[in-house]
Amino acid sequence: MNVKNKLPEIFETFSNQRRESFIVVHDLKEKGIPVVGLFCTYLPVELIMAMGAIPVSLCSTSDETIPDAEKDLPRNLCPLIKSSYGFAKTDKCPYFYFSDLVVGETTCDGKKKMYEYLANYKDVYVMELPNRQTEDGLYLFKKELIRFQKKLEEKFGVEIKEEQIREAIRLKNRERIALKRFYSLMKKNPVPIKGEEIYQVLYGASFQFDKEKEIADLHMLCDKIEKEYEEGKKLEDRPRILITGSPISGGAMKVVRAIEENGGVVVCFENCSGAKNIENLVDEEEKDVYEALAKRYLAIGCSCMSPNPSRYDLLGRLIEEYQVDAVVDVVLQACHTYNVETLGIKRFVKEKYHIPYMTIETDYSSGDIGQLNTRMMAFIEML
Ligand code: BJ8
Repeated sequence: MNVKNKLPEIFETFSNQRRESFIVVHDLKEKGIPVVGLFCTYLPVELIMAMGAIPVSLCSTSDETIPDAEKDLPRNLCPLIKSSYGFAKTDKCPYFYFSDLVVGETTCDGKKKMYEYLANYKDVYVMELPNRQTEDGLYLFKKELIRFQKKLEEKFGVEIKEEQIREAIRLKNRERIALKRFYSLMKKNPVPIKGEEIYQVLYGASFQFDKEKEIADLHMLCDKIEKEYEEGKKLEDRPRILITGSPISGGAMKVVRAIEENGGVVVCFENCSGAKNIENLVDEEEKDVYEALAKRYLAIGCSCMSPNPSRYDLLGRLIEEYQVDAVVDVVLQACHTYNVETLGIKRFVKEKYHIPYMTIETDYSSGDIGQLNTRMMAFIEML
């Protein structure tokens, strides 16, 4: 990437990444490199990377395929689950098409049951994810990582060596550090860019399969933004919002737009694709490599954990570090775990930090954009 590029062009590179990577995946497949499709942040991608395969996030964020999914699945199901299934059923997700193996995990009930039907279209492997972050949970998850490694070895006829896993851990950690450096730019007050631009880069980066290039590009982008910031390029003062809750890619990005088009700025994304998936590194010094992976991944603060202290720990830290003025909790329709957890999050934000909080329950459709704008305008005016 040329450092002389203008910022919008660099953002374009990242936001076009997903589309352009369709071709890259095709070419990698032609060379015999396996592709493993996944849906969830709990999946330890290092094991896939260690065997030289490509882990790729499968399409699940558009309402385009939901009508087809609703012919098989209940309508009152989370849009993310319906969208994932719809893309597989209609063969509209090129990454699903190219996947040699699709890996699910036992997070929420809807997803678990959907994977049973997904197996009609692909070889689907489901990892058992404990719902408690206890010693027993850790023991079980560690065993699951070893079982998953065996599945990969059998399926692809390879042997995954410990040193290969360690190498993948180091690379993935370096990627996390670069991503964190990038979104930490939003600690600046006022901010250098909009939250939507931050998200575009984070999302696009997950489709960059050349991790060394991605890391170099991210650092270059950070250098450029920092330099321009010192020269005076920054946004005007705006209320600083943190987003938490269900994943918000694709159709749910309308929430971010509603915040930023009505005078706020999203300074931090606590949810998956944001800090939840990036903040913590795998311990490179830990003697037992599976223990290191299991500890790092099981500590993710998703609402499928009960109780879920990691979410509160991370949220509190981010509210302070990013000087957050208000929290918006996004719940995808029919996501019971995040929906139930809104009460605890609301109390935590209001009682401990004394800042405003709002829950938005939404799906991937555009039907509620008007209402979202009205609510956001009033919320941000109040700030
Ligand atoms: S680690 S957030 S990616 S499970 S599918 S739980 S929205 S009802 S996606 Fe998720 Fe992994 Fe957790 Fe992250 Fe709710 Fe929908 Fe279930 Fe969902």
